Amino acid sequence: MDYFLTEEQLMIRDLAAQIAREKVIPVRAELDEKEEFPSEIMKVLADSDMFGLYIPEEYGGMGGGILENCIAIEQLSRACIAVSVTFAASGLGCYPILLYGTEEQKKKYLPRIASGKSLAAFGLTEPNAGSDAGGIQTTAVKDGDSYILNGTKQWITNGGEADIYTVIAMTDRSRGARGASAFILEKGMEGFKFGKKEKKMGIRASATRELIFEDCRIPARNLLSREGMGFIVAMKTLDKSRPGIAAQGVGLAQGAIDEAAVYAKTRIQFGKPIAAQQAIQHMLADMTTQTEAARSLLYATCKFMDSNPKNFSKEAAMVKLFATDTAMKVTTDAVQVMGGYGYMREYPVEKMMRDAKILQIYEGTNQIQRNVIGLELVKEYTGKTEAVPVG
Ligand code: COS
Repeated sequence: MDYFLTEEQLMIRDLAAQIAREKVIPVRAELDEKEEFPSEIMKVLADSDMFGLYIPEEYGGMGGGILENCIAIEQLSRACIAVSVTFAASGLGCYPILLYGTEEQKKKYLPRIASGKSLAAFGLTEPNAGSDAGGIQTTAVKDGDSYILNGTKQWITNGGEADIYTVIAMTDRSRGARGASAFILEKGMEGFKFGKKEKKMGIRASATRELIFEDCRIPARNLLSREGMGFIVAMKTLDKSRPGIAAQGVGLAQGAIDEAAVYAKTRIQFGKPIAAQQAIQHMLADMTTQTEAARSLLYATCKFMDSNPKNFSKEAAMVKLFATDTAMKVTTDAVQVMGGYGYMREYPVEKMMRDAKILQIYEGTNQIQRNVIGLELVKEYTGKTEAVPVG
């Protein structure tokens, strides 16, 4: 399918695909096995200006949008989503600054993130606040011209590896979600520590750690927006970043199709390649159709979001839901097409299927995405009594 991408977008796609082919595929199994952080690949992406794709030129970026970023994430994900999430999570950590930072905060942090010299990370989730993001317990207490943070963030992608962290903490617990505030923290601040690297089912090369705040004193100027805006900062950030997870799903599904199709053409059973069997063709046909549908929704959603609409919660949630459910199904089917070989570690689809599961969980479970879509839909239909087409 031709999505009529611009020359610049095609260049980004081809460059990301080249990095995936030459730098990621040769090492992905080893990184997974050793649970090793992909530092060298991050350096390659930094040298290729990939970290600045969506950051305005005035802050050292390339001035693109969500679409450019998602094109890069999709290609990297064809090879390995542990690598692409490490890349994409820097964007997640960056969006609060991009969306709500003062000029001073943007000038200080965005060029570092755009150059790839510093990775960013986003700290929202806690041991007792996953889907219920409004239930966070980390506190930030104002003390003169500082805030003092106490609490623990859990399962933070790029935790320990990133230099810049955007963190949500409660400044007024009595106000619930409206009592949350967002802050910028830097690695090395006193009282800011990291937990051990988590052992995961998939995306094993990516770093997932706790962020631990013990009387961590930060300057008051590191507050993002104003007190009480933290929940909105978090929600708007997630709206912006969820298409990136969809891009991971599309890329991962495509990578699995590539593996399964090549295998089906070369695996001989009953005297001919299994690709000649209609049972296999039908599976590959469904995998391809579903992945192309996800890609179409992804590109359309990105273009819509890059046109700066006021609200895109529903659209971001729909593409995250659809593309990641697709990735889970397609990677599972790729293992099925490859049978016993697909189940073995020496073939990449085993890792792809393990990796796919997290896409249905992080940046909001797919059940939460359905809640978001459902609530927005109900809002849209409020007051309507007739089903009249309005174009
Ligand atoms: N944009 C702007 N405002 C938003 C918003 C959005 N996307 N989503 C919610 N809000 C506002 C609501 O309008 C409401 O404002 P008022 O208090 O003025 O009415 C406020 O925020 C609270 O919203 P709500 O009552 O819907 O919050 P809930 O506690 O019910 O939670 C969900 C809403 C479940 C959607 C939210 O907690 C969520 O997204 N959870 C998943 C978190 C997640 O993705 N975690 C992944 C970890 S980060 S990688």
